[in-house]
Amino acid sequence: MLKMVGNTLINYIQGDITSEKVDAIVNAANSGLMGGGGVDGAIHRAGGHQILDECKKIIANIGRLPAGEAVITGGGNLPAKFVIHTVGPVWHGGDRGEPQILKNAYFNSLKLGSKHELESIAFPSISTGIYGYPIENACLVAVGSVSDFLKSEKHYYKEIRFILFSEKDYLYYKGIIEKII
Ligand code: AR6
Repeated sequence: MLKMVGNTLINYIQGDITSEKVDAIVNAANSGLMGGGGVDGAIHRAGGHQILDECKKIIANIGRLPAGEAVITGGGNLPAKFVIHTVGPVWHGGDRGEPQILKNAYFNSLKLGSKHELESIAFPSISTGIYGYPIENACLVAVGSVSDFLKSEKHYYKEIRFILFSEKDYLYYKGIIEKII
């Protein structure tokens, strides 16, 4: 079932984010922005060297991207026009600010996208792979942050998609979206 917040469709799909035809896909990167494993590795492999070249220029300017912040590059060879790179928190048990940092990662990605007047954006489940954030808690923060953003900020989004890699993750997001949106 698809849900709306105002005029924005909240969609959730099981799949590979590198195939998504949207204005921007979001990358769950690390502070060095030099690529890595998981979804970060998949995006750089599919998108080609242009994305890494742009990331290197950004890092040359800012040093490192703090967790919870976001930057934007072109989409290289991807179907998406842009990639928004954000850094989620590493899970240390939940009492080191992880929920707020995760919330910021979604919120700041959306804010940057709206600055570029994007109409569609796709998110992976940030921090729930290598960074170890429990999916059952992370999906609540993710969906809550998107919903708060749409209700409080000026934006152009017609669709926000969550792309879940596994069926288990998909079912968690489905449960939360149906419950709180
Ligand atoms: N499409 C959609 N989701 C994916 C894909 C894909 N192609 N591949 C993996 N996922 P992770 P993190 C899911 O580990 O936890 C990297 O090395 C995956 O199943 O990619 O934020 C970075 O450089 C999981 O549900 O990101 C950082 O060092 C979700 O994406 C670190 O990992 C996030 O898993 C970031 O860790």
